[in-house]
Amino acid sequence: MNTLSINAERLLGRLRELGQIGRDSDDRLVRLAGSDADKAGRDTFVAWVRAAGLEVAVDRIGNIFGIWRHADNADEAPVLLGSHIDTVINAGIFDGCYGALSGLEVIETLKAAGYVPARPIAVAAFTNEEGVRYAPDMMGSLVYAGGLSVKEALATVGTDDTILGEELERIGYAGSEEPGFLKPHAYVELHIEQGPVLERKGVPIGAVENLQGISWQRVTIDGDANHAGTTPMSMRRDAGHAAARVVTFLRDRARNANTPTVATVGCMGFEPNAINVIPSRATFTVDLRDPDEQRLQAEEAALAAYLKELAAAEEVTISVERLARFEPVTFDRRIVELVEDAVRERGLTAKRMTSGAGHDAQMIARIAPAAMIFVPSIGGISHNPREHTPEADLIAGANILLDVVIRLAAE
Ligand code: HGY
Ligand code: MN
Ligand code: MN
Repeated sequence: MNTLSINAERLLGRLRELGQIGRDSDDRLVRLAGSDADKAGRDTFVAWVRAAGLEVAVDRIGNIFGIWRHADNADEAPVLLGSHIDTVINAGIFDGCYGALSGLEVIETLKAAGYVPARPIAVAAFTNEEGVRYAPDMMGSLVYAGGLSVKEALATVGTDDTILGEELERIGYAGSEEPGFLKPHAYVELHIEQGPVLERKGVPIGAVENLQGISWQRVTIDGDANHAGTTPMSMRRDAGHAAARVVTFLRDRARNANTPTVATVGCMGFEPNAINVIPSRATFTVDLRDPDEQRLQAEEAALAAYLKELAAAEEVTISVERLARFEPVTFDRRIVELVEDAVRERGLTAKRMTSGAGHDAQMIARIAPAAMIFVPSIGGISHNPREHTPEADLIAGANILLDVVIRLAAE
């Protein structure tokens, strides 16, 4: 039974400090991948990693690693911890940062206790997990796991027409290590749930056994600009109206499906975007998710069929670009059971669950046994400044991570 515990004040203090870095003029937390704000967050994280006496490495896609090696374990495959420190727009302070900072905290706690692991322990902050500026999301860990070439990733054009590789150069995080340079013995990611399940069940820990499939698409609908006042309703090729019909179609279908399927249109833009001009173009994104691959494919097919029908009915042309597509992932059962053992030994309770959100763990699971630990999100709120997890839960989650790492690092 492990009697060690993490330094709660250090972890909570760093979460608060990192949560203040990258705020815009409206005090919104925005640390998009490759931005100056991302650089400021990265520099802070690297400073903490260096101060902890860890070796710092950055790979070619900008993934940051803090590595704790011992002379007598240096050649062993490391236990890898981590998450991401980039954020969405107007983010909470826990998404990603909690896992990266807890991974660092666990290593510092073990170092301070004079613990000598049988293998190196490392913590990663993966580049562009959110995918808000550059699609797809989980990009840094996807490249690390060999699912996307470095060349292709670095050439990604952002929503602001910047190039990811140029931005990483500009902010000083175009590293030299080849992605995949550390082959993990195991990977464990601690993360807030970002959903309502744990809070509703009154359970402090989620033992995450799988993660749902994700499909991101960008849809462009082209109609005809025309005068809002003179064009009879029967003579319009209104791209804006057609787009609205897609939004309603997706929501009604997912709401009425009685399955875990979720559908979201998060971004939408009209051209020329003028009050008295019928939109000639509507561009929007579609985020579809489902834990079952067959159902996710059926949802994609249903949308494609609807778009075909809509194009004919509204006399518009519709094109679709795929931005991301990840199949559902099942995590390593042994590590899930280690999480449950650690929870029992600390006298807590855990619930096995599916992750609704995408995470770096789903990518690292391609190259190593991987699993996740969740802590509750109050009101299930995330990707929102109201994102919150009680301190006791944050500390408990980090201590479970500590216990699991002690077991994995002793193997
Ligand atoms: O999209 C996601 O689920 C994650 O927040 N990148
Ligand atoms: Mn996250
Ligand atoms: Mn997120």
